[in-house]
Amino acid sequence: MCVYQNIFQAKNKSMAVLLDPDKPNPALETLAKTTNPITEVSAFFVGGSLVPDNSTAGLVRTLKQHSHKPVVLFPGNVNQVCKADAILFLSLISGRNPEYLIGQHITGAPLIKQLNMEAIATGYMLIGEPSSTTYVSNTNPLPAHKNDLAIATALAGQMLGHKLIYMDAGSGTSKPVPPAMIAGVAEALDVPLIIGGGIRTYEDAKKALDAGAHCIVIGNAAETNPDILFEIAEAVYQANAQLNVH
Ligand code: 1GP
Repeated sequence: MCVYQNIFQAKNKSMAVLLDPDKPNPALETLAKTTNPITEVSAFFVGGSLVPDNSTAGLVRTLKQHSHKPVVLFPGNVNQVCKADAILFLSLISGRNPEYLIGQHITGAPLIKQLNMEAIATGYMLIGEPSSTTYVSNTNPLPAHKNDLAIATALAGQMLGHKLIYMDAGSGTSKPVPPAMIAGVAEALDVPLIIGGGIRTYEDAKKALDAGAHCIVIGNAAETNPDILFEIAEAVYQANAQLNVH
């Protein structure tokens, strides 16, 4: 299966459920099964900032046992590379730390090749306030009110060959990526735009999708209450109805 083509290049918008191998989730099986009937859930993303070795592979296995959704790695570092359906090959383009622009990639590339795994070049941008990821990656986030900088950064990412741009306001934030910034970046880009960080409700999802997100990422909200996925899926359904792509 080509994850990029089937999910991210698809006409319809979708949502991904993010699971952090660092946070043991007693309701993991339930969460995995909950996603099965929700067509708006296109994939699981798996990854985190601080993940002990090998815990990623276990999480991928459990998801595969209980759900038929593709599992896409969203790795915080090279230790999280293991067999999955695809990997977001992230370059942290909002930062200036060479280790997260090209360093970890060199260590990970031979293993990804050996695993014969689809790598999706992704320009990753941290937006807004300092977060665990900005701390661990030793980078500054892009200020949430600087739309022109966000547009220029995303465009540079696209021109460098990234097939996706992912703007992330940080896990658990109370300030998701502002709709005006999403709109400006979506308008400028030809590649699909993923938006995550702090999307917890139907309204949060609707705002991001209406502004131009192609795929929204739901982490904390789904981990604490899997049923919220039905509510958020409704926002995705309606966004697709507006586009006439059911
Ligand atoms: C963070 O985009 C993700 O990397 C998801 O954030 O956990 O706040 O949904 P939340």
